[in-house]
Amino acid sequence: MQSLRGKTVLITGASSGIGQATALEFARQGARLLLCARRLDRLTELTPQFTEAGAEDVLNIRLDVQDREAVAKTLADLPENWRTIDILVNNAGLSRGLAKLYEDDPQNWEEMIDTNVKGLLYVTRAIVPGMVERGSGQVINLGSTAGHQTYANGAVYCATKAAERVITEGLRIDTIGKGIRVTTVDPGMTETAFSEVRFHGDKDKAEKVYQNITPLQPEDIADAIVWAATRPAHVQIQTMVLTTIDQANSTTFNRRS
Ligand code: 8X3
Repeated sequence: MQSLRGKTVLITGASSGIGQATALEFARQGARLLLCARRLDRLTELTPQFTEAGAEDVLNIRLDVQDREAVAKTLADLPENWRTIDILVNNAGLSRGLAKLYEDDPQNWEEMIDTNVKGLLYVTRAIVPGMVERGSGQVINLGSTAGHQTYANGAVYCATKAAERVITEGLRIDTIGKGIRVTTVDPGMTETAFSEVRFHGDKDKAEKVYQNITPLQPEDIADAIVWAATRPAHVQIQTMVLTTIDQANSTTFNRRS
């Protein structure tokens, strides 16, 4: 097992859900946390929790991954002692809407593609050159079971996660021989604000998604991410697909009636 003590981990979308749980798990390992989110105040609120858990240091940065220029500038201008990123966790992502493709609001598509695909690319483009230069690093992207199998009314969300899977594969090929490990962690149904965001804040609708089922928790995914990060340096975990015991694939669930 590799120690993460003093390693610098950049996590996007760190202010809630899987990103927040992942930050906490890396904190427990004694890592230095470079946490990015649109809500800086929320990151600030969480900082004591990460420090108490054992983070060696925490730097919070306001970052909207959709904004190409801001991503390039912010990450190029990091303080000197935060420029060596050992592990990049491309976690920021969202779903918007659940509707037939031919009836959906194109604004939903823009948000999902801009965050899940373009945002991941912008951050990767800013961070990976440093890893290549140093000959070491790890990129952990958040995919989904939705990237393996398309479900009804989710064509564009599923497409963004299929794109993530292919981009991860491409990055792994392009960085071969550079000492960089490239991993995708692909959860199924996980109880976060995911459904509330998908349904534009409709809590009742969101709650129904997790009814009569035991969903994964953000901590389950964080655990898998940190496991992939702590394997010996020569071990590259390529793909981890995680579901609750009540989910077989993107469309097959066991709901207790
Ligand atoms: C999340 C998985 O099936 O809830 O990416 O859309 S699902």
